[in-house]
Amino acid sequence: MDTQHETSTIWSALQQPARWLSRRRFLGGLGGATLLAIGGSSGVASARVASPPLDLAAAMASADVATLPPLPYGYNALEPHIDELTMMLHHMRHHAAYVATLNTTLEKYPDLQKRSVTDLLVNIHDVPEAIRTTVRNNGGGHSNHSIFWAIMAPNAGGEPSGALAQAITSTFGSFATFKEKLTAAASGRFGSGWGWLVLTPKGTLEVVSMPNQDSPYMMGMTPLVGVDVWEHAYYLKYMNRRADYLAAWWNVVNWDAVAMRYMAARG
Ligand code: MN3
Repeated sequence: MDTQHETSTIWSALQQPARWLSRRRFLGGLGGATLLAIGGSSGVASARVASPPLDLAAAMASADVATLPPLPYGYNALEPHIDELTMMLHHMRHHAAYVATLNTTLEKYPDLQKRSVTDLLVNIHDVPEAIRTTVRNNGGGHSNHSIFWAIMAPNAGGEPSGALAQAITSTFGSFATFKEKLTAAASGRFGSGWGWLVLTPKGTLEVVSMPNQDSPYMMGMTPLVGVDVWEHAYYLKYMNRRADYLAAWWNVVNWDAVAMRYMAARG
């Protein structure tokens, strides 16, 4: 199958309404069910709500399910740095799957369902061993991607200002050095994982890389900036050129959002 044909097949699949999950899966996996059909022949990602088989409002009123956060911008908003099809698959398929699996996993654990995903990750060692790895992978996936969408924006990039800029400069020497360190952490991550700028429990900044969907929260650190280097994050456009994806990704970092995360983490 040639690449063009394959791409058009994926597009066609995404034009179809997401199959509604069974009632059980729906209640337990609202995130998957809120994945709406992609409307319009223009290719513009205007999500519209297909008729759900259940009372959506009632389901959403439950605080006991993790939900897929909507992107704060269109699927094509980060073009040309991150392409529309990658964003669609990444959000509507990959992130949605983490949300759905997390909810299914927690169905038999009502006490855990009431807790936030951040709380579950911070206290991952208290999660029953039978589901700990699944929560680590899928709760981590849900948390990491929720942060990832929020710290990107169109017409972004550049450098931070204010207290965050001062902290970066005093920690790393310069913004350029920080950029090199995070790029190196992300490009050097073998296999799948993430590069992170985190706030440590001591209140200092650090660049780390973590495998798979492991969350900095599991290590007592607060994630401020994360860059996804799973192949699904870049392969459609950049193929094996992770370095090119990383170079482009800096153009969509929303430093205002990062600064807000920094201030919130500092208390
Ligand atoms: Mn991803």
